[in-house]
Amino acid sequence: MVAGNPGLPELGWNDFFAGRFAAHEADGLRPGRILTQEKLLYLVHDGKAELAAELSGRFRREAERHGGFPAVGDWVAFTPHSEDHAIIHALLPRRTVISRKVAGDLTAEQVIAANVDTIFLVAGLDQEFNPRRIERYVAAMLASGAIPVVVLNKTDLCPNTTTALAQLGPIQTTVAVLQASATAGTGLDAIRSYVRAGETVAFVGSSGVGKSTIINRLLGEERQETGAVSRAVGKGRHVTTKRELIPLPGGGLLMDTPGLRALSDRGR
Ligand SMILES: Nc1nc2c(ncn2[C@@H]2O[C@H](COP(=O)(O)OP(=O)(O)OP(=O)(O)O)[C@@H](O)[C@H]2O)c(=O)[nH]1
Ligand SMILES: [Mg+2]
Repeated sequence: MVAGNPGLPELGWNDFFAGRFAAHEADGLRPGRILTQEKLLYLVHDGKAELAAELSGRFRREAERHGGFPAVGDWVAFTPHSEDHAIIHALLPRRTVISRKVAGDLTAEQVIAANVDTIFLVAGLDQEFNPRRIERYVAAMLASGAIPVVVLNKTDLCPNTTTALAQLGPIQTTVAVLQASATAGTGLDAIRSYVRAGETVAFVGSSGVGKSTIINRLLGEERQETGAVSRAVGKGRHVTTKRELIPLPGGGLLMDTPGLRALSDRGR
């Protein structure tokens, strides 16, 4: 059944996950990928349809005791509960993990996203441009197992991109640095070339840098809400409020994420 589901490879299913799912398949479970999460309510895609899903009581107790709650991008093993509801029984091992430190806890890590192949670290070439912050983000992303790529967006607001690039310094030798203007529509083909069939790319970066605007341009529709960050409302304003995995027609998956203030609580 798993082998005969063409929707699964489109969601990023491959030999890695198939090998780890074998025991669950023998138990009669089905594989699905988590598209979004709202507390303990998950939206899972099984290659054919989206299902609202919750954790089984046993899985939930285990996760509360030892950690291991599913995150957006995770593959899980589930049983259908009704036509559009499912119960999640197990989490498949992750190929990559983007995580951050939990405030007030030296060892705990919060998983932001799982099974991401490429991380677009988006920064705006406006007055918020902060090369040191980009360097810190890149350093933090290197541990994830995913490949970080820096996207310098809003080139239309930057009088001299060469000067800005020079400020980025040596990280340019370790990661690719792309330039784009989501509103002017430039640099998008280079971004799109990283979004390969069956692969997942996540957009991370501070609020207001244009992550959702780029995603809408790639999708060719205004799917994600976008907007200017209101300083009057203060630092807490994020237009995107939840992580979400969005299949791109023609192949690949895009993950939108809320603006990141810091990857750890130890300052910016
Ligand atoms: N001038 C200019 N503005 C842009 C560009 N890309 C995005 N913007 C604007 O920047 C603002 C923020 O864009 P969003 O896409 O909502 O930013 P975001 O990174 O998704 O922000 P959060 O969801 O809060 O994390 C919007 O008003 C966009 O129109 C660009 O290339 N140039
Ligand atoms: Mg957004």
